[in-house]
Amino acid sequence: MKITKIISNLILLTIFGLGIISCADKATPLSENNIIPKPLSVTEAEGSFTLTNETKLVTLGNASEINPVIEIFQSLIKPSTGFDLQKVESGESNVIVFEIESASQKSPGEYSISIDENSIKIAASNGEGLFNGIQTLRQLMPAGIESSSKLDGKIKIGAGKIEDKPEYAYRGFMLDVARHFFPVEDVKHVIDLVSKYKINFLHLHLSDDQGWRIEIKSWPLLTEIGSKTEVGGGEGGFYTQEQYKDIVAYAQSKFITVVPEIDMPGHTNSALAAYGQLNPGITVPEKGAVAFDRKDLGVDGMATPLYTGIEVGFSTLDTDKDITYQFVDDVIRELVELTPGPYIHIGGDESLVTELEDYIPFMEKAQAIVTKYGKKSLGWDEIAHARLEPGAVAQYWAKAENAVLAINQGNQVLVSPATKTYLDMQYDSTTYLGLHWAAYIELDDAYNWDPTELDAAVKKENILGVEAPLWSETITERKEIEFMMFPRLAAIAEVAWTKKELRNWESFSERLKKHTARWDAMGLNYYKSPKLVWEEKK
Ligand code: TNX
Repeated sequence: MKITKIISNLILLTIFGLGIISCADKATPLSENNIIPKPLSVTEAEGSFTLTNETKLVTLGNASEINPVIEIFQSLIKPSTGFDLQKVESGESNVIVFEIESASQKSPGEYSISIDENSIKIAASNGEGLFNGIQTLRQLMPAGIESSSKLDGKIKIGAGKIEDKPEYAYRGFMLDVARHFFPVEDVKHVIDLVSKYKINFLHLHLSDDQGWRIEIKSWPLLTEIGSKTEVGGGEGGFYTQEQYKDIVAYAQSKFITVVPEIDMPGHTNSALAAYGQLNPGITVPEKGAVAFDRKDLGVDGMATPLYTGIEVGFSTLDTDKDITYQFVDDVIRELVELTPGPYIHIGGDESLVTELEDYIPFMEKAQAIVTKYGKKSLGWDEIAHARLEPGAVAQYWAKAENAVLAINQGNQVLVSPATKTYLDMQYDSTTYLGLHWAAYIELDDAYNWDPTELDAAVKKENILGVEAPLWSETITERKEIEFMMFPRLAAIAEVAWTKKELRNWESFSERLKKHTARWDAMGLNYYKSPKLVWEEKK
């Protein structure tokens, strides 16, 4: 009796055990994917592909464009599997083919993935498209792929076809490194994170009242004096040009274009603290002002104290002086030398102590300098009060009427409505970080909107793209950056990438709930939004 019981228990255990193994080894059908941002079309087929240590990576087309992407794929697979996937010239079975199509109809960034028993084929017209394909493919693999600990079980991917392309060409994230300074490694970490969601522009807010964060060789005091503090009085910091180039190159390796911003003519106290000649003599508020011993540096008396508070709108460059335009020219010239991308952001927001009659010619001259050096200007929406150069873009953060002014001049807008996309806004009244002057932005608020529905005059063709800014008055370190970014960045990335007709909250929240297993595997410090039904995760 006893023995039969043991035997029957053993049989049960074996059946159960096998069940678990075969479960873990079964591919999830392609139609049950949780891809974020949601692709244009997904068609499921019978069968699946199994990734093994013997899987070969085949290049088809322009090798110099494909090879860097293959390297990215190899280093994605290695940590959790130990696989050293090898590149080969050709092959038909157990292969992943990376193809740059020669006479491709695909737009930049667009890609397709075809999966069957023998192969996965990612096809695109450029490296960026292949890179996007990899970001999708990684989400078809187990969540453990995001961790460096060894994966259990096989990597099986359900057969079928994915076709995908971005709705907007510019999908951006902005990091304010002026209110609090973040070291190069943190910026690279942010690049890693956003690139998973097909974000392709990183806007760095490099100067503000509290700090100047980029070395400008022709005006050395900007960093010698202007970088020396931050909100709350910390030590601040800046990027040398070498460090900045390293950030730009790292971003480029992930198909992200860096947009540097020097905010002007307001938000300039850190420059005025360094060079009193630029200061028309408007005083800063007492609160948050700190004396700086400048005698050793031989700086004149008009310079302002450094500022560590969070008020906005009290500073301005002197728009009447020639030296100001020499300054703007030098700064933009040096920035352009560090910038392979098309845009230089010249700020222009909240210049509350600059008269409009001074603001307008200033913003026109600043744009002309950007144009002279071969780039296009981006500016916060107030810039549209000025005459916009062809190709200049107004970043719509506050006022639809300013966006309309830009559109009426024939220029495009980048949409960053503070009430939807500002990642420094608190999730709700209990959020321990952030501000709430524009709104509380829960996950569903960040998702349930569309760039074409902000204002009747702002139509699809007027919109260059979408950007989510993270201002850093209250953000001091990497874990806090992650907490304010996620999960909302995933929502905004989908608003920017996926067609309006294909988006809906039910689908997004279901996908995201499962997707958070990846964030757990990565050790990401994300906000557990009550808008996701966490009970089901147990
Ligand atoms: C408004 S958005 C600002 C920033 C602040 C932010 C805080 C914009 C163009 N100006 O200077 O950091 O609010 O949420």
